[in-house]
Amino acid sequence: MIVLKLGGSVITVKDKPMTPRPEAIRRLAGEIAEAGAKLILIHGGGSYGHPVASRYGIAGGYRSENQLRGFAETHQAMVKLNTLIVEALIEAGVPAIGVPPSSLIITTDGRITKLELQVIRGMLEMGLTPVLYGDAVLDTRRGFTILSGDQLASRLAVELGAERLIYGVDVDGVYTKDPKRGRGKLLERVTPSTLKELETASPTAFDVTGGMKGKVEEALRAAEMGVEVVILNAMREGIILKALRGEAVRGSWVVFDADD
Ligand code: IP8
Repeated sequence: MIVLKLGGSVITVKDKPMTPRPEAIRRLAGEIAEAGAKLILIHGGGSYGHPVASRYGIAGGYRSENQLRGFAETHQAMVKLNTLIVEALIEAGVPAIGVPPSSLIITTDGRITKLELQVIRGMLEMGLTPVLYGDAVLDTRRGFTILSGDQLASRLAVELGAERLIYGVDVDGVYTKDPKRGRGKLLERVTPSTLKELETASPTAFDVTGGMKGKVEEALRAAEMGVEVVILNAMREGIILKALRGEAVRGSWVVFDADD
């Protein structure tokens, strides 16, 4: 079984609120269909979830009643994006089914502490492809928060014993500097010590979760538990198909080396 996380920048135009990338979504759905792998798909929020979550301060937790509308709107924006992905997959021939993380998960200070897996396991056994996403979820300390698709993907990969976890982003992998701003070097191997070299800045002001550094932290958690993890450029045609088939691809391989 493989867990594939598609970043919000791949499937939406990150700086234009509620704007999808229909061609990218269609192409990726085609590659997923062609690969025919047993798969859980997770997608990010991009210009759907992040602007709303940021406007209402959902990640920081409950402070006032008007945030409840923000919680509802954030989830609803994600449901809309999820519908686009699920419809494209069904159209391509994948029996995809949208599964809302807010109904299965509770976090404590932003980390998953309760996760209902029976339904997802059953769907996989049946041959269905569950499609989850970063979502607004209940939190035992904060009241609510934003759960990143990155944390969810890593946790599901570990809990369900995935052989591979693929993070598809809009750059070739992990760079020493934000590749959209500076001249960083692509790291083909990422270890706990490389984490220290990474810039903490998120690629856009909208991003309410961790950006690339957060992604690497989540990726390392899965790598530590024995999952093969790669971060690659899902904008490159055919790369997701190759990665799902287990072929060699350009990207950053995330390895947990305890002596590192
Ligand atoms: O884009 C967060 O998921 P991410 C989704 O994977 C929301 O960090 C609701 C902002």
